[in-house]
Amino acid sequence: MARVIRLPDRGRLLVCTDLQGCMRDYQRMVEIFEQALITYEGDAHLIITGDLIHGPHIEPEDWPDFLGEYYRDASGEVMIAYAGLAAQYPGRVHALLGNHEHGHIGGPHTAKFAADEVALLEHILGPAATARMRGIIHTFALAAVSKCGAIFTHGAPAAVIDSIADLEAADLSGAGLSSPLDVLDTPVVGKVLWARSASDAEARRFLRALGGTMSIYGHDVIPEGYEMIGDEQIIVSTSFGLFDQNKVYLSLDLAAKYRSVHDLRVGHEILPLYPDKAPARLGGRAKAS
Ligand SMILES: [Mn+2]
Repeated sequence: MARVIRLPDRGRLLVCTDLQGCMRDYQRMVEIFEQALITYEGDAHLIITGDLIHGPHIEPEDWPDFLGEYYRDASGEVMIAYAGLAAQYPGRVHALLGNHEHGHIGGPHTAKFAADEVALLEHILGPAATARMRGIIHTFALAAVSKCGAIFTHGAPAAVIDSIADLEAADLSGAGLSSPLDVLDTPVVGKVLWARSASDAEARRFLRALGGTMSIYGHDVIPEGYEMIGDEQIIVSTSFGLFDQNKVYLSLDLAAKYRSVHDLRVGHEILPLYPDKAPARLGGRAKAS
């Protein structure tokens, strides 16, 4: 697949970030996407901005509060389900590479919930399913651009690039580096997959290079659901590390022209994953307790 997805200039786009192996939140997002296909007469898209895999393997009694809602990692199943959905709706279901996926195709191995999460998942899956998962990961892009102004990446827009060609030329293989860890220091791939923040100036440069007005990403956990930084950046947390009431996704009109992240309104573009549990602050229906 191309390194950069060019989204169409019409239709509805649903945006989901870091699932980290949470099948329940993945299925809820699919339900929202399939409802949008009905509402918008077939013209809807779904983008998942990386880190579909690598969740916790922790018993309920040992689960720490900072991990949010309890779930059991189902990384292999989420990947297979994603590939099935992408096949079912050709050209409408998109995924970006996250730092957790990158470890399986040449990037540095992550160590969030295990000393080596890449080795752990590949051990659980076995050789055949691992090969299949790598094949799916190879279809993931590094960024997505749109005419509505939204630019999507896994991490913050801190990479120093001058044009879309700089992303398209990015080497994900890690070949030529003495260690996969050296990927972290590469100016394009290292930043796109790992940066947790970008200055206003960095974000503006990144957006100018890609012809966008706002940068949308995940990678970090925002316990309240989302955070806007300046006029150009919004971090969205759909799943990992959050309690159900704070999980949010975005719903964008691809035919619109968003001038900045301040054009994104709660209850319109910013929506709760579980409206019955979410507070009014996030456009939900839960009663204050
Ligand atoms: Mn990440």
